[in-house]
Amino acid sequence: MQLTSIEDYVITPKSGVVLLKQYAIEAAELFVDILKKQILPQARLRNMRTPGGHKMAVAMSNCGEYGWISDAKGYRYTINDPLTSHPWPPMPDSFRKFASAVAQTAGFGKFTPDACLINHYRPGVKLSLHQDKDELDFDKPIVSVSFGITAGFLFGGKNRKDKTRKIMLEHGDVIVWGGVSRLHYHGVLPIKPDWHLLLQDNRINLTFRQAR
Ligand code: MD3
Ligand code: FE
Repeated sequence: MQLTSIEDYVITPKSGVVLLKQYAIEAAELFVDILKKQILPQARLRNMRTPGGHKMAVAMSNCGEYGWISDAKGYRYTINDPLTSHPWPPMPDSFRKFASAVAQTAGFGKFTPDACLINHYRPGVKLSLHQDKDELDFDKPIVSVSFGITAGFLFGGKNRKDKTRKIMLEHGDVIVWGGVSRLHYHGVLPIKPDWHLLLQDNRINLTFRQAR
């Protein structure tokens, strides 16, 4: 079947969540190649420390004008990678254009990401329930792109204790989070052992944000 219009993809428009299954399948090889060759050698994946002193199980890095970090001083966006004291690697035009076009397609209007958080998961790794609230303008959506092995993703409500729903995020899946869902709690269940042709036993999630 040929999927040609946004109606073929939108799953839950009322919530502000737009799921575009397999939308990044064709871009995957290029994106992964750029990550491996241009970005991660400049700003390596690392397990950041939470303000509470725990090491995060997800390994992270960034590209773009701003990068999200966590350390003893808290969560925030920085211009420089604390590991190198150099600016984060620039966001490739192909990344920026893709994310901006996706947000437009999903009905969110002008979206110019200035930050791309790179999350790396191995089997067993999880990301606890949290909100993304370190950005300036919550009217701007977040565009998430998943590659590699599948994750069970939980999304809840405005309060941590609200009921959560589970969706599977597979290779090439894109989700846009905006509208009322933008400040909702979400997290990733422990990744099940699996194998993917392009990424072996790895999962990579890119989140494009307008931090400032
Ligand atoms: C739901 N990453 O980096 S993006 C994150 O698979 C993060 O690594 C997930 O949560 C991952 O912060 C998936 C999902 C995401 C991002 C922002 C949201 C979901 C959201 C904002 C509101 C509701
Ligand atoms: Fe998040």
